[in-house]
Amino acid sequence: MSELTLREASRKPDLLAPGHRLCAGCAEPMVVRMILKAVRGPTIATTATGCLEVATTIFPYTAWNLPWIHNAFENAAATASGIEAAWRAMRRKGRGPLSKYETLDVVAFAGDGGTYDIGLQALSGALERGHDFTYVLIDNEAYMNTGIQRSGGTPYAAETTTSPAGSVIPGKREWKKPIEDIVIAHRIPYAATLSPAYPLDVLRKARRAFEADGPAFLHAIVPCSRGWRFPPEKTIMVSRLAVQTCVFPLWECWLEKGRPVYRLSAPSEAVAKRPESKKPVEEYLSIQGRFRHLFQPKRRDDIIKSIQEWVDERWMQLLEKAGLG
Ligand SMILES: Cc1ncc(C[n+]2csc(CCOP(=O)(O)OP(=O)(O)O)c2C)c(N)n1
Repeated sequence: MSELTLREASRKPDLLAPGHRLCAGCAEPMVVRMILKAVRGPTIATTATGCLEVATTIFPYTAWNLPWIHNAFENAAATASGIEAAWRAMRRKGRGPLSKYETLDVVAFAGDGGTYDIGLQALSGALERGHDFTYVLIDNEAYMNTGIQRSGGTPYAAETTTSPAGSVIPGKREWKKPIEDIVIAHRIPYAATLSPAYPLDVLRKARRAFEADGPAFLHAIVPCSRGWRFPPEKTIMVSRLAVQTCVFPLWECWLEKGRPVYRLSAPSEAVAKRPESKKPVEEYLSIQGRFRHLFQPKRRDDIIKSIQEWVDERWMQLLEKAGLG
């Protein structure tokens, strides 16, 4: 496995160029640029419909400095499978434009709507068939480009336009879908979580994902200033708090003798070693307008408590999986 240093990454060109139309404070271009710094050579990316796609390809311009395919909302993983299969076929036959490449990094970017909901069957199929590609879930926890509708990745109690907080419901009534458990149940060689607040961690995990022999899954938390309702300059702070509160712990998982092995990444390992440093989930919730109704006009201690319990429970499960429980 080759380690990628910050110095090395900083010297590589940006494959997602500046000048795109993503919102000020959006975490998506940060994560995407970091991930693309970790590619090893020839690379083809595909992007499902969503914020990243609509805002980087406003005709006649493109921000993608590499071969890139737009696919429908539902089939990022199927498109990536097709690219990888075409490359293998061309190499086998010794002809075609991709036949000269000894390695090809294929990366699919999709939102939470395109992953938890509508693209899940394409993702499951591609993982089951074992295609060698990296799937990146850029999770802004709602259908953002179409106007903040709830998705299977939206957290409990968050306000969205289709889960409005009012006297009838207190925001979304379902918990976030356990997408990582679903993906890892396919026994893929590599899965990991990423936060833009920890760039070196992103670079290293992205490189491991590209080097994995088979499908790799990267789950990035990408706070959305518009939909989560916080000032654009707070993106990194929110990304960091997600990790420090264990709402979104950082870990990676690979297979040993066919079984998944989990390892906490440094920022989450630090919390595991010093449990008193684990921040209360309220710190994360209270700086986001999508949870404002939990604090005013009346504090909803009952809901804040159940969110804390849910986070604690999932954190304990993760510690057990990582052999630290
Ligand atoms: C089959 C289908 N249904 C609905 C749409 C409309 N649509 C396009 S993007 C989108 C939401 C995408 O949400 P997500 O994947 O979370 O990405 P984000 O916009 O948040 O980046 C929807 C509903 C579509 N293009 N295709």
